Amino acid sequence: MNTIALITGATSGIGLATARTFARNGVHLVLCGRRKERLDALAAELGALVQVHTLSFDVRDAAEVATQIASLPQDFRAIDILVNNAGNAHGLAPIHEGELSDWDAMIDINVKGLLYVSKAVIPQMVERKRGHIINIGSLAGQEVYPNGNVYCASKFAVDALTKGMRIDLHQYNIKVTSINPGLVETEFSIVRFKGDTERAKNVYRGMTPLTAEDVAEVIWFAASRPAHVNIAELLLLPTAQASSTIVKREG
Ligand code: NDP
Ligand code: 8X3
Repeated sequence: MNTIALITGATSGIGLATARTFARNGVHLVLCGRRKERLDALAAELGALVQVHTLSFDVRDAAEVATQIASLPQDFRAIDILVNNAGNAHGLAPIHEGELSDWDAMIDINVKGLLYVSKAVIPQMVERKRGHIINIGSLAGQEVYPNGNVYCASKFAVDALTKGMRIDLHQYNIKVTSINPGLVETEFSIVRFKGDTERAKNVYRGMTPLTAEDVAEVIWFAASRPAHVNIAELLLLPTAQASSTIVKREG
């Protein structure tokens, strides 16, 4: 096989768009997420273009992450590109009103889950002295906004881990990139507001947010640079957004 990418959170939004973009560019895929029926449908769709293997697991379960990735067939074991994308916000509340279960979810998924997957994938990159880790951070990992507290902390942690990985891994010829988007309309806000689609829609009211495809194109740009070029970090905003709190809205 040629290039193989493992993408977490491939069942929706940025991860799904990245899977489609990579497949169009001939990258073979290991697609991960909890919703198995969506993984199966995506494998059927993209299997016409490239070889696809799916793994259904919750990134919070360290043992399951290790077992699933260790179960990869020989043909899919030499992962060249790891896209650590699985993640979400849970809730948007002042620090004294936040729910412990939301805090646990964000730290366990966005930070510890990213670490568990990385731990299962990186050693073979080190052994082969090649690889590219692309962590999906956020504008929320560059600046804190009102009520964003724990989500922002989780994305600041992703930023620190990206920098730490680059320091530890560049000597093994491994690239480490963070792609940090601002507002992207996906299932993100629906998850954050626990299924309240009206509240979720309001996040993008009167402005044009990024699409998952916009972000996927940038991820592909980073993944397709020549061997000596590493896009270390990239902030990607909708034109209508200047910062987490400064957004131009019409109407
Ligand atoms: P979506 O909600 O559309 O997608 C999230 C993906 O993560 C899904 O595929 C979901 O799969 C997966 N996921 C969530 N929890 C788990 C879990 N416990 N175990 C395994 N997989 C999980 O959101 P986005 O595409 O917007 O989010 C993708 C990444 O982009 C996240 O890291 C997010 O923080 C980041 N981001 C998003 C922005 C936005 O405005 N949308 C802006 C900046 C960054 P499943 O439910 O099937 O497990
Ligand atoms: C997602 C972007 O601004 O909704 O990371 O936190 S934001």
